[in-house]
Order: sequence, then C-alpha cells, then structure tokens
Amino acid sequence: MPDAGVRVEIGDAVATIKLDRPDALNALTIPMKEALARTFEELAADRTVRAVILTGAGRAFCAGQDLRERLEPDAPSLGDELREHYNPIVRAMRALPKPIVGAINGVAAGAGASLAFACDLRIAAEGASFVLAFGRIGLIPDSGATWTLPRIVGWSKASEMALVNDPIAAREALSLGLVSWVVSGDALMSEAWAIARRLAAGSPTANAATKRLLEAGLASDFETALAAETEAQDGLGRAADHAEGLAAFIEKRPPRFTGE
Ligand code: T3D
Repeated sequence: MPDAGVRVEIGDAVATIKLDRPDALNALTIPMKEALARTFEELAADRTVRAVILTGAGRAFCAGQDLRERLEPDAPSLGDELREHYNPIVRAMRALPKPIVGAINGVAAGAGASLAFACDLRIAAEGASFVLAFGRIGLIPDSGATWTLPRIVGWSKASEMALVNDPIAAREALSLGLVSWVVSGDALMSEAWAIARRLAAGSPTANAATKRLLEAGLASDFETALAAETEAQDGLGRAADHAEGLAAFIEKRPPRFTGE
C-alpha cells in the first residue's frame, strides 16, 4: 500500500485511509494524489475490505492542493493536474463499490472539501469546517465539487459556499445535511469506525448496488430509475445474501452476509 503522505490500515473489513502531512494541513502533493488514486483502485479489488474511512492526520482533514507545489517552475498546467491527478481520485471514489465514510477531523478546504463531498457519508468533529477556498485564489471549485456539492446541499447554498467562500462549521454542516453526525474530536474515529463496521456488516452486493443506483438516480428520469431498481433487485433477490437476510430475520439472529 502507498505511503507518500497517505497511510492505509485494514482491519475487521474496514480500510482507514489517513492523509498524513499534518505540518501542511495534509495539503495534497503529486505523490499523495497518485498514492490516493492507487489506494482506492486497490481497495476496489480487495475482497477483504467492505467499507472505507477517509480522514486526516493532525488538526486538518485536508487543505486541498499544496499551493507551494504550484509555484514550482515545472508545475503542470491546472488542466493536466485535474486530468492526471484529481479526477482519477474522485472518479475512483465514486466508482468504488463500497461505502466511504469521511471522518472530517478538521478543516476541509479546496480540493480537500471536494474529497469530503465525494465520500458517501460524512461524520465531523466539533471543530471541523468546510471552506471551498478556490475563489480566493481565482479558481473554480473542482475535483467534482460543482457536481457533488449542489446535490448534497442544494444550488443556493452551494452557490454561497462557492462564491462567498466563508467556512461552514460542523454544526451548520449538520443542519445542511452536509454531514450526518457531529461528535467530539476525541470520539471521531471510534464513531466513524462504528459506522464503517455497520456498513461492513451489510451485504457487499446490496451496498454496491445502493451506492451505484442512488448516484444514477440523480441523473435519470423516474421510469429509468424504476427500471434500474427492478433489474438490480431481481439479481439481489436471487443471491445468497438475500436468503441469508431472510433466514436471519426468521431465526432472530444477525445476518452473516458474504457478498454471494
Ligand atoms: O492543481 C491545482 O492547483 C488545481 C487544483 C486545485 C485544487 C485546490 O485545492 S485549490 C485550493 C487550495 N487550498 C487553499 O487555497 C487553502 C489554503 N489554506 C488556507 O486557506 C488555510 O490554511 C486554512 C483555511 C486551510 C487553514 O487556516 P489556518 O489558519 O488554520 O492554518 P494556516 O496557518 O493557514 O496553515 C498552517 C500551515 O499549513 C501553514 O504552514 P506554515 O506557515 O506553518 O509553514 C500553511 O502555509 C500550510 N498550508 C495550509 N494550506 C496549505 C498549506 N501549505 C500548502 N498548501 C496549502 N493548501
């Protein structure tokens, strides 16, 4: 597993990815971005992993692009940077057939906020915040944020966040539905772990289909969504996990899903 400012630990079917450059608030360098994209691709193929946590080391979740790196004479163009580094990360996150819990431990700025928005669920520490920040340096929200953020908080709030660029504190993020839970900083990782464990105990095939169909539903009409649900449910209804779920209900015991 990669270690260029990205640490990965796997246990109990949960992979925890930690952005690990705390002195620079986990700002993203090219090696980190490459490591992160590779990590999500590897986790997609790892059948022992059923849920993922993404978090940051130290007092920040992620301050986005490392702005010092941008000043280097051989820095790639922003278009190349997005095509080669950022887009592959968020694409891999959305394509990952396993739920991702963002454990937002501190500030999530710029592309760091975009990474948080690309997670399926978010839990925040009391002191965490979200700030798009792109506009402050003459850029637009990228790494998928123009797509994800309005879908999470609505067009009006997304416009405010993108144009005004004020930070959104954890409690406001909760009221906006941008995060699902706010807990103390001390409890963040244990609570994120508990959520990820619940997800990991679910049926991997049902979780994967749920993630895929929720996203597809946003871009489709009602009839298309009904057809996609019907096709997926038909397959899941024939799978061993559904039989196990029914048996567990009748026998009053927790199900043991295998993904079969
Ligand atoms: O490739 C491309 O450019 C295209 C893609 C762009 C995607 C983007 O992410 S663009 C947006 C980039 N990010 C930002 O503009 C955020 C910049 N950072 C901040 O606005 C603030 O640092 C925060 C609001 C995140 C936190 O503020 P605060 O006061 O808590 O901390 P601080 O003192 O500003 O930062 C602490 C240290 O982290 C400091 O280093 P020092 O002085 O102690 O040596 C600071 O320079 C460093 N740091 C913070 N953010 C970045 C960073 N270093 C490099 N790049 C950063 N983004």
